[in-house]
Amino acid sequence: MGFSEEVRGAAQTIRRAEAVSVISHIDADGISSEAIVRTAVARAGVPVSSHFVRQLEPLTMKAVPEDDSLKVFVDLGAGQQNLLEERGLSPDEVLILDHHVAQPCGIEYQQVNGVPHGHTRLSAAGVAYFVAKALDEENVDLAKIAIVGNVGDMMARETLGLVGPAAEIVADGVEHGSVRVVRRDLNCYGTSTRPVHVCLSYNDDPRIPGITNDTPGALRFLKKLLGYELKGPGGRWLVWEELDLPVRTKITSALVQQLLANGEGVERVFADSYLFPDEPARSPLRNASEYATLLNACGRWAKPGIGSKICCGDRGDAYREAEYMLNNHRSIIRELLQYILDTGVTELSHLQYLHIGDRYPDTIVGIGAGMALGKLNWRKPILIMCTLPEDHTLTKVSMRTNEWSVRRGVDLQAALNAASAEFGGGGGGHPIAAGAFIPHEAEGVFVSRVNDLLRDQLA
Ligand SMILES: [Mn+2]
Repeated sequence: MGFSEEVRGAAQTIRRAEAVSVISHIDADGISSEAIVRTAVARAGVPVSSHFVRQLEPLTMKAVPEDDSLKVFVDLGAGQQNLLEERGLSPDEVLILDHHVAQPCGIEYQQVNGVPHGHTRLSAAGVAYFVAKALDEENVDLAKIAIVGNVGDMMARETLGLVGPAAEIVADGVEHGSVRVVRRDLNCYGTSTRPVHVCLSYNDDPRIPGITNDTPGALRFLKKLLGYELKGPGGRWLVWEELDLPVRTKITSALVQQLLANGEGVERVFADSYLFPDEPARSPLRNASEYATLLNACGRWAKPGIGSKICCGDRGDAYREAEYMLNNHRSIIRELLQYILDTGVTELSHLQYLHIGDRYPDTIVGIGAGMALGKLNWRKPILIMCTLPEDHTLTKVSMRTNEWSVRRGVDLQAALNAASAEFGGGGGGHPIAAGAFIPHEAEGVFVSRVNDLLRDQLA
């Protein structure tokens, strides 16, 4: 069966259902997938309720309601079909919309997944969007949310823009008028909300000496280049999106010159960006990557439902609460970053590591690690361990590196997967960012094992 047949089959199953329960994941892709499915199902006139889980495992299976509804698992489920079977779910009460590699089990559950069809850069929100569109062509207004999920799940990162079926979603959004694409825009996070010099200095892909991790340096660079400061009316700093095209071109050309002078590649200076003209200027909802961060902040602080409401258009109470969470999220991450820098890391030959105990929630440790990397020895991947407050026998491991290392062969997901499997744990993620759970007592041996694996990757 082809991908579009799977999509049509899923739409039929939903149409026939008397009620739908959506079970989804708490990250940006999971939240946007849930919002897409919930909206499309409700529009089809089928009663729908939603349930979010941190991950689908035996303990969280209780979030799956015991009733006659159709259970639609989104952004999870493909790899946990054995759990669905153990729970006694029959094939006619399950639909899986996912983009993770499927683990077959005794029962063959209905599933829509791009991966077996070679669509490896289509996240769950993308899959959900195609099902929504098959339910009703009018659902093209959900393309915007699907783009947020895809970008949030790093589907555009390596390719510097969305490709394949995800690019079709972009085309739908553009045609609908709720999405604007800027081709070969500045490949930088924060182009809608951060002062330009801050935006440039926070970016380490590509790394530019004198600008990356050097906000005053970035400011000097811009002032020297332009002869003036990028300030608007009332003296407030302008954001990238507000600059005229000639100014933007002047800046990117200068960045390209700097990289060439250092013998570095220049292709990662540019990437397609996805803007939402119907959202207020200078708000984090204005572009896909900042929107995704807002959703992630909601999920990481255990309020995925707030993120979902925002996806469905709430710009009142839910939006205010999300903005508060985003600010709180950032201030705690800054605190964590300072803690990592103050405490210091231990360097091995191929990584640097630190154990932070249970001082910070495990959901933000990876982000803190990523930020600390830029201020430490950025050539060595960073590994941070933390204790889970709910289970002290388990240690969560988060690793981060940068494009520079990935280009040289580093694959954190492969290393963490292999090493954690040796200790009966499990891992997942991407070459640039990955995580794993391991038994507490294995910590010391585990770290040196990961170090060995990274050495082998670079050999
Ligand atoms: Mn996902």
